[in-house]
Amino acid sequence: MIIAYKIIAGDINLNISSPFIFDVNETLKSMTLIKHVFKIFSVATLLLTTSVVAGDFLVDTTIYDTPNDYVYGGASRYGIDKMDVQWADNGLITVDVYTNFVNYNARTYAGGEKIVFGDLLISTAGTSDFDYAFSLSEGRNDKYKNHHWYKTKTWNNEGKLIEVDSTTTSDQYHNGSDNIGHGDVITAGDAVADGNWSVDNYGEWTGVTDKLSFSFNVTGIDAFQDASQLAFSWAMSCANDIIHGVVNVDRPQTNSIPEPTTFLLVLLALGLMAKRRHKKINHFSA
Ligand SMILES: [Ca+2]
Ligand SMILES: [Ca+2]
Ligand SMILES: [Ca+2]
Repeated sequence: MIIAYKIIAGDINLNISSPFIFDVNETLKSMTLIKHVFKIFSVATLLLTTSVVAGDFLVDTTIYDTPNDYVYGGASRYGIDKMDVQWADNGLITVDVYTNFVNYNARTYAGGEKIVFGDLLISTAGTSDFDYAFSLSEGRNDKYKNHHWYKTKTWNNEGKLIEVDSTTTSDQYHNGSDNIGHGDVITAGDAVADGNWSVDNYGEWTGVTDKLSFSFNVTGIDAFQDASQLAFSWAMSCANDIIHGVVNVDRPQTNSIPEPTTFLLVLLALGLMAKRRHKKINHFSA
């Protein structure tokens, strides 16, 4: 009597030429194979879990401003090009604003007030109803001129993520001056997290637009954790140019990880197969 059967992936054929002869080595091989299958499943599950979590961004988007949409003073002084928004899986949100205004911060006046960087306004509802803001708690009135032609000069400052109580418009801030744009530019409210902001002024010969970068961590802040869209708006205090836009929040797709029940069923099936094989083998050797 010849009994031949394949084990799972077909790597090993157990050929038993007689019901009364039974190869111990082959049995050990089959048990080893089952162990390997278990290992492969464990590793595969780990890899799937890792690929979903590590290095993913909930938001990784660029908002482009409309070209030449500044209202007064010229694009070379007030123009804003774009805003890069990233929300990493460690909770850190970074917003980079590219604007020519870096050279002109705190250098010119409107309505008797210096024209300076505004706060970054945020809506966790994805609307123009701003409920959070990144507030510049220091450095707003500093100058950020880079006198080098091709080297980058960088400044680092502290800021705070605040829950917005009120906003100041460009009109209010500059005492109703005629030659300014319109928009909410400065915020007031209670701090919910510390953060940082930096200024990169690229040398003129690099041809790169200067950058403001805001960063803050929103871990544990429900309004952000529940948000499906975020809206951002930024302008210098005179709002001669404003950039705003809405970004979608992509939550990790947890259903690409094997369901615990599916995984248990696979383990159970493998266990049963091993048990049945063991029984058969015992029967043959009896
Ligand atoms: Ca613009
Ligand atoms: Ca520059
Ligand atoms: Ca604009």
